[in-house]
Amino acid sequence: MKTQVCIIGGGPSGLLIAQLLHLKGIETILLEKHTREYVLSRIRAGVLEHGFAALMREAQCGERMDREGEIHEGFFIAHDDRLDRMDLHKHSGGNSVLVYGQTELTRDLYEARERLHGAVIHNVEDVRLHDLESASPHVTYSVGGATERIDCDYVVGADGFHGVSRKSIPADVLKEHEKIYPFGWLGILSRTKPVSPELIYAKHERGFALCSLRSQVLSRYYIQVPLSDAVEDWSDEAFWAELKRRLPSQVAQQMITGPSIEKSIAPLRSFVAEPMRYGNLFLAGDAAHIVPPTGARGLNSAASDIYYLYHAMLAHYQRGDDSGLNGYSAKALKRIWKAQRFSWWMTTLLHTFPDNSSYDKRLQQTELDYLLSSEAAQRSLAENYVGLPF
Ligand code: FAS
Ligand code: PHB
Repeated sequence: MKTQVCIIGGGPSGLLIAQLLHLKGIETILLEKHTREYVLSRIRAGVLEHGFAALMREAQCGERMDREGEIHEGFFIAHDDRLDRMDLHKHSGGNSVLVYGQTELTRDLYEARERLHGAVIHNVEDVRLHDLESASPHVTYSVGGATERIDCDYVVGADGFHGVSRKSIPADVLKEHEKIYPFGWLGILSRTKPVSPELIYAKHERGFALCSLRSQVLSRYYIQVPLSDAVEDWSDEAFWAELKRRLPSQVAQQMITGPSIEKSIAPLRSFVAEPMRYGNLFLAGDAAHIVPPTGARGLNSAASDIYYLYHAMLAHYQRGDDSGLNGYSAKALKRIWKAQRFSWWMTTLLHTFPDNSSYDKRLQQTELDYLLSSEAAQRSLAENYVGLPF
């Protein structure tokens, strides 16, 4: 087979750039390791920056997102049995975020791909990238026992943290930066009315908690847990009791509990791989970077990668201008590192660190006191949370 751009990975990053390029007549083939059902069974992000939402609209995939998503103009920080509201709209000059689950966004992208008869090959195995430094790279993979080959101009590695693309960059070229946090997030999804119309990020001596939502009848909650915990250690009852302990009493009293329809523990890490280009391979999304979900930057970090890569490929195919492709890695990494900083800052501000000294604890409390007392600090939080400009 031959195509212009071969995309590895059928998550939001791969699907979004496939859709954008396809709409401009650029041929793409997308390879996905799992079935669509499996990809859609994963519960992940919930908050979209306005830049990501704009890209979904440009990809002609924003209609359900705009109909069913909820515009949020602020969120709460819970601490010392009280709530303080961060006014994103006021402090970001009128911007907001859209609460719309990654699962639904990915579903919309798959359905758009199908409507346009875009090629998606599921259940691929043994994907390998070849001749990346040549003008005609190719990808081989097996499906149903047969080995196939795709010749292309470019490969987009959108295959997530555990994918094959990043690992195809030679070790003497690739530089990886990583920070592992000494805790994870235990998350549940429940068909209950959310306890708050806006998100609540809770700082508590027992550990961090987050009250989020997917709709007015679907709640998403998280609590910080030690890395040694397993999801089997947590009954629903134990989860609800611990969540309530970490929230202000006025919130805990209003909590509507119910059976979990999904429950999982995600470890927290910060990770960046450099460069994000090797020859004619371009990394995008989790294939190149991971953040702790505290700042809701995970999926949103992929947005600027996709934006830059899409415009760079458009310039190449429409005008023979390769400046965007040549500048992609440096430009993408500049914004990625700002998302890394914000995610690290929010995580450090709100979580309980087992090895923190008394000085560390006082500094953490002072950081929160400064945020709550300074409009300048709240403007900084707001501009990062709604999404820095591309
Ligand atoms: P993805 O990992 O979503 O997609 C990569 C795709 O590539 C997958 O479908 C995979 O099957 C496929 N693939 C892998 N190897 C392949 C191969 N060799 N060949 C073909 N296909 C291959 N972000 C937030 O903002 N908020 C959150 O609350 C949040 N929670 C998260 C919880 C978990 C457990 C995880 C893992 C991530 C979470 N994230 C969250 C971050 C998450 O939303 C990612 O940022 C987002 O999925 C990134 O999308 P992709 O870059 O498309 O990567
Ligand atoms: C979620 O709804 O899953 C969510 C929201 C905000 C975050 C992290 C996760 O910071």
